[in-house]
Amino acid sequence: MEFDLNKIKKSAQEAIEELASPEKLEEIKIKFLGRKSELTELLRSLKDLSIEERRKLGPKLQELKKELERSFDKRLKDLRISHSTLRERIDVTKPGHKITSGHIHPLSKIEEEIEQIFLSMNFSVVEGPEVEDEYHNFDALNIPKDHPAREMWDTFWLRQNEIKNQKSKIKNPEKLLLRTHTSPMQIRYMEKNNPPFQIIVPGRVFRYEATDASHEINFYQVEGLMVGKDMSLANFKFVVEEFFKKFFGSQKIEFRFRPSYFPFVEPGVEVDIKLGKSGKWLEVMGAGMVHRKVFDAVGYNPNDVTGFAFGLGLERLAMIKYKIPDIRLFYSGDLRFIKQF
Ligand code: FA5
Repeated sequence: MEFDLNKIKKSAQEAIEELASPEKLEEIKIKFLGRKSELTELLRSLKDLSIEERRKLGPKLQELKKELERSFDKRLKDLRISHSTLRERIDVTKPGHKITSGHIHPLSKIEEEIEQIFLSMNFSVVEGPEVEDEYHNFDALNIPKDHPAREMWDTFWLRQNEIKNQKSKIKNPEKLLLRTHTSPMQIRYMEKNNPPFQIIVPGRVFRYEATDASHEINFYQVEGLMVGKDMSLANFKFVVEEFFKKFFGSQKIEFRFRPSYFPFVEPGVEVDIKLGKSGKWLEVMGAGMVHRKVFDAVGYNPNDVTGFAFGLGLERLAMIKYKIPDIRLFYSGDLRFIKQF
């Protein structure tokens, strides 16, 4: 009996040492300690022995059982630890996990591009408030109250109780609105600065109108304003053509300047472009020479200074550049769309 026990112990311990995976070790544990194992059989046969033999052998068998259980458990624990550390180690041969990171919105990207181009042409970038007063959004831009031209800009007006707290900061507190274009920043900038200067004003604007594939109720514009001495439409033409050539890169581009009407410019123009061989003229901005009445409103002498202003729609430009068919995609929050840029 003594000999058998040693043999069981030896072969179990060899197996414990040899096996390197926790799963295999579990199998072997069943082999040596399970219900059908030699050791369990021996324990079971104790009942057939005489009391003396039982007393002699019983404790030895129990001790061996405990010893093997301890060895198995210890080995199992060690293997599990080393296995999980192994898993944490970097295996350079394995295919990597794709890291998904945040994404710049296509409109932010376009805005950044536009800013860089104008910065390279010595323009400064300034920003203005989205909540405007009637004076800056309309009156000072030569769009008098009750003038039909005001209907060109469908307006979200703010309710009186919503604006009470801001009254002290605002020139004409009785009527506040969400700006319908970035042009009010022409007034705000000229009120505080003297020519010569050249600025662009990117920003969000709002219009109370029905949405469709090319109209949103909130969208982005980039205003441009350059004021100095003896400025003419020729200066405007140069700046705008230069900008679009840089913006559309290597694509062939043609320009068309059409007469148009905006109360704050005279003469007013609309600029169309034609890209590559598409053969389609696309309207890209409203513009013109700053109206004398606008210079009056900001305290400049209209006989001393001249300048041009323009306003372009950011979404419309992005739609042309990336061939996007519907403006509403920009605001859909659909990642399948956003991730393409
Ligand atoms: C204006 O807003 C003038 N302030 C532009 C201007 C500035 C003219 C300086 C002269 C001098 P207009 O309403 O046309 O003009 O809008 C300018 C551009 O904004 C349009 O050419 C178009 O690209 C874009 N736009 C207008 N309405 C929408 C709309 N609902 N959704 C998306 N883009 C629009």
